[in-house]
Amino acid sequence: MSTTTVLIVIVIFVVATVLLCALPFVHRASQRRSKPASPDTPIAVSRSAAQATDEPVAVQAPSGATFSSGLASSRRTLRDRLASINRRRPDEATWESLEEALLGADVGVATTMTTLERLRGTAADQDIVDAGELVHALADQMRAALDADRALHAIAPGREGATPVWLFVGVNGVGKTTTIGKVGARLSAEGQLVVMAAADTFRAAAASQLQTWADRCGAELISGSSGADPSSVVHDAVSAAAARGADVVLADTAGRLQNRKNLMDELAKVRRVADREPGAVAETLLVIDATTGQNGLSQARAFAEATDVTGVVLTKLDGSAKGGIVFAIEAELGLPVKLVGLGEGPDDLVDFDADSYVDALLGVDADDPGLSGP
Ligand SMILES: Nc1nc2c(ncn2[C@@H]2O[C@H](COP(=O)(O)OP(=O)(O)O)[C@@H](O)[C@H]2O)c(=O)[nH]1
Ligand SMILES: [Mg+2]
Repeated sequence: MSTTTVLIVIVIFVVATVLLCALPFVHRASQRRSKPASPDTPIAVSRSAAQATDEPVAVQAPSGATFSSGLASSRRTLRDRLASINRRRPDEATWESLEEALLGADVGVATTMTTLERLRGTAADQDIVDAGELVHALADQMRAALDADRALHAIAPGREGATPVWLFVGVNGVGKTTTIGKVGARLSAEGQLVVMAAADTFRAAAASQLQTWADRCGAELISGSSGADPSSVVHDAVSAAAARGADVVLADTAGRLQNRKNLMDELAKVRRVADREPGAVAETLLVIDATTGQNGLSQARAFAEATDVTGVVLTKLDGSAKGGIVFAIEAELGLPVKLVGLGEGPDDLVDFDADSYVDALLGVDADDPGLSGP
């Protein structure tokens, strides 16, 4: 073996040894790179994984949730469908994509059709030739359509001096009790004296669930025995509230739908009793779960026909890709969405605001001609 051959063998041996020693470090470094960079990352990962399957997100929204974070799922669904139109001049395929996008966000068939008909008129009048501009025109139109009066009445109109009662109605599981907890927390933080009425006497656990919320915000809870007449619980709560000079009574109600006629009769009775001196119903808020989409709309229709609903609380918008349901509720039922639930915590409740809602839903930015946001 020549000296050159021996040298080459030694060099190959040294290089191979160095490479073998370095391998575990390279592997560990690549593992480190694929790990989350910040504590926020796991939430982002689990959100997008859930959204890919269109499943409700199980992650609790952070306190102080915003429309933008709450509507991320709806926006992503819409934007996937709008992405193709943003790159070309509006044509028939554009209108089809828009229709698909709105239906996919659960705007509802009737509202989607009227929305697009009006938008076609605007596009023709304003000679819109850019699809991005069309989405902005759609945003303007949506903002203008959401022009309902959303004021929450602290006092029943014309009934000054009476103890105001806010009734919360809706089917089981939509978030009535949780919303009462959040509203109670908000009003208590403003310095109001709150009394809660556990008038869902049908479910044994309902009163203790409300008790937890009442304890948390320092409200007083009035409840009855299991199976008691809900209207007698409301009567007791209003009397207690009036005696203590409380600012408001927040009344929980049962939501079993198995016997719709009985439920509606019961709610009508609860309302009559709550509206009798010394109380006066200031708000009857229908709670709707945004994840149920059009199904929630038909439930809402049944409640709106049976009781005097003054507004809607749309819950679980944080876990829904069906944020467009707001348009269907307002256009088809004529009910204003007043509050929105964006999570399970006491701070995860926001007043509905049409401008921020449309911006968050469509991902439009007034200063940006295209679509924006994550
Ligand atoms: N993610 C999310 N969950 C909510 C929201 N509102 C209520 N929930 C959850 O929905 C479930 C049912 O709520 P509950 O208040 O008991 O409904 P109720 O039967 O109508 O009183 C509970 O697990 C709540 O924590 C919301 O805005 N977002
Ligand atoms: Mg409940």
